[in-house]
Amino acid sequence: MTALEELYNAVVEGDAEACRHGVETAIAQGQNPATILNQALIAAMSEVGARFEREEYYVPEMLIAARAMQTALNVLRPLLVESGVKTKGNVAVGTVQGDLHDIGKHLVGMMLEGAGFAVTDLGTDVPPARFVQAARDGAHLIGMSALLTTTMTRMPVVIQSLSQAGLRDKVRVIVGGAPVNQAFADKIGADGYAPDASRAVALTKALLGVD
Ligand code: B1M
Repeated sequence: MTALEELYNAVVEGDAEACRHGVETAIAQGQNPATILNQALIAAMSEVGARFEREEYYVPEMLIAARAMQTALNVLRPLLVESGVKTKGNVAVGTVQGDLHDIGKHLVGMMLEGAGFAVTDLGTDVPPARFVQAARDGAHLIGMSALLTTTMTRMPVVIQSLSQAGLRDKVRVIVGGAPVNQAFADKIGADGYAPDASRAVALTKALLGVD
């Protein structure tokens, strides 16, 4: 088995230690950082997403795989920056104001990073102005998460704030979280809704027109 295949399997199996070892071995063997990223890490996270959609994996497996992938990515990131590998786009994710739930949002962020996007995690309890600032700072897509029926009401406020700042046409907006659905996304003028992290990746790719 090649180092890339070992790394791919380590991500799919969620083995963080094997991921660290696999990425270090691949680097030591002179593999190109972009090849490691695309053929091992992104390919493996795509398989994890597919298994989740086929209900072979559930949230815990997806979370463990995403964390393992992040271990490898932390080793690889400086080399990627050095070699000037282009990301698929800039995405800012955050949980809306008043809401402290971050597990789902974190998973969405990690899956997006695993799919090759540059992700800024704005954290939890994010006021509208911080989302607006992220758009000003160059985010191509903003992803908002809400887990409470009381805080999903902050989502349209963020969209209005983007409009008031003259940025709504420059940034795509997606929403998700347990109380959110497609009808709500349509009503508030979001560009899309995803029920889970895997479909958030597919939606982001579709909205930004990347593979
Ligand atoms: Co809270 N909580 N909680 N909680 N909590 C819920 C959400 C609740 C449904 C529990 C219940 O009553 N059955 C309920 C909400 C009721 C409602 O509004 N209708 C609730 C409540 C009431 C509260 C408090 C108000 C309780 C209190 O203090 N009285 C309080 C609020 C605090 C606050 O936010 N201001 C509170 C606090 C907490 C904890 C801090 C204890 C903890 C959060 C810890 C943390 O996140 N660091 C917590 C937890 C863990 C939960 C439950 C049990 C689990 C949430 C979770 O992490 N799920 C939850 C009940 C439940 O969901 N079973 C509950 C796993 C996660 C992977 O799923 O976040 O849905 P989820 O994310 C999914 C999708 O939704 C989607 O993809 C993810 C992965 O597939 N998704 C997106 C999420 N964001 C997305 C964004 C996208 C796309 C997809 O695009 C950008």
